Amino acid sequence: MVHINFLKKIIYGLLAFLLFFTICLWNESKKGYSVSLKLESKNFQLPRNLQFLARGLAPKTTVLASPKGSGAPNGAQDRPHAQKSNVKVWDEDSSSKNLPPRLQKVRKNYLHMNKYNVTFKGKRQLKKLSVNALLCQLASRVKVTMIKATDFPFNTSEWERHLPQKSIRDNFGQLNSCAVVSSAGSLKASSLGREIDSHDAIMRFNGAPTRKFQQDVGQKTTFRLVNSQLVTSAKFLQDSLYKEGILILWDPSPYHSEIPEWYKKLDYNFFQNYKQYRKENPNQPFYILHPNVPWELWDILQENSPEDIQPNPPSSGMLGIVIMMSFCDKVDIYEFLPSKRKTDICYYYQHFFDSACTMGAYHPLLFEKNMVKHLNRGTDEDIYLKGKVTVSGFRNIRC
Ligand code: NCC
Repeated sequence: MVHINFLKKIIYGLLAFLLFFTICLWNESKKGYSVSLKLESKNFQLPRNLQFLARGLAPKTTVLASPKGSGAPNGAQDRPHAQKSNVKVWDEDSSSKNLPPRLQKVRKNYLHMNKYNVTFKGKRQLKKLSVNALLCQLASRVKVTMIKATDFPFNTSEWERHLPQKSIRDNFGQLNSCAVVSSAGSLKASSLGREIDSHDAIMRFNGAPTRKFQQDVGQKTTFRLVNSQLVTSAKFLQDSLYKEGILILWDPSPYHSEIPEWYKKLDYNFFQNYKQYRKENPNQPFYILHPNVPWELWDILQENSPEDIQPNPPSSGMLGIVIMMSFCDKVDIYEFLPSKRKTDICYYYQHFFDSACTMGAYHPLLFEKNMVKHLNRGTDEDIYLKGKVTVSGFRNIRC
């Protein structure tokens, strides 16, 4: 009898311990694991804010480019500068399953909402396209054009006064090397300013400043892509930051709608502020991106992603990358894919925390970053150290 009671106590004790252990394990798995990175023969511990990525999102060792025909990973054959690398950077097969639960939920809500009535009829790529084939798709299907004074219903004398007379490409000559500078917080303390300024042309986004941040982001601005939400705000008319370079505005339209339908259904009614800005700054080129461009790009993102991506237009960053690919021979993209400085601080110019800025909520940023990683012809070390990805411009590809 004594023996049986004692045995029972041990069993209960063991069960309690097992339960406690399971709860601890579950809690730990929610927080994420830490992995060590091997770079330049040193062991790095992932910072806390990178740890959730270790569960399959970003840091996966990428072994790039075995020589042609020797079993290189999909698409690596046509990466001239690709090389074997040991550093942990963005994984081009990142899945939404590895997003923090809050962002997974946001993505699902957007899929459910389908605000722009997306009816995707394209085919999913079962096998990953080679880099060259993907570049050819982008070059042939994303027609980077601006609204012209002859486009109905902009073909009125009223609009003729406001829209720029010459084509955007007539504002610049041949652009060899270009830089796209994301607004990510990880640009802070990067000391990339001089390198960024050495490019023939530089694209920045929305309200991202250079003043006081030259050391990290440079001081030249050739293009600034602004979304319609920003243009409708009073600060757009007041802030001198917008007065440099060529401005390009974009506004989300219903999925593949024609210009007249979008004209009546703007996401943000920017017309008044656009006209006002043009009146006050008649010599600054200021274009409106053709509303089809974001959806032409979105279709290619969806076709090349195994999951359903948010049915919302791509981010300004991704649009800017493709615009620059159509203008330049080579495009260096800074901190779109996070470097070792990755942080949940949203912008380099504001102290505001939100992982959605890097991983995406409204925009299908995760899938955009997968595609950009696939297109990279630079090294993983450049991504890790500088957050730098290099992609070919459309002029240099053979399709
Ligand atoms: O944040 P935003 O973009 O201005 O950033 C420009 C581009 O940089 C890339 N980015 C930014 C931060 C970060 N941590 N990682 C990144 O990769 C993205 O590619 C991003 O597009 C936009 O896309 O237009 C966006 O605009 C802002 C906001 O409207 C403007 O800054 C104007 O105030 C949006 N923020 C909000 O609506 C609150 C943002 O979601 C997308």
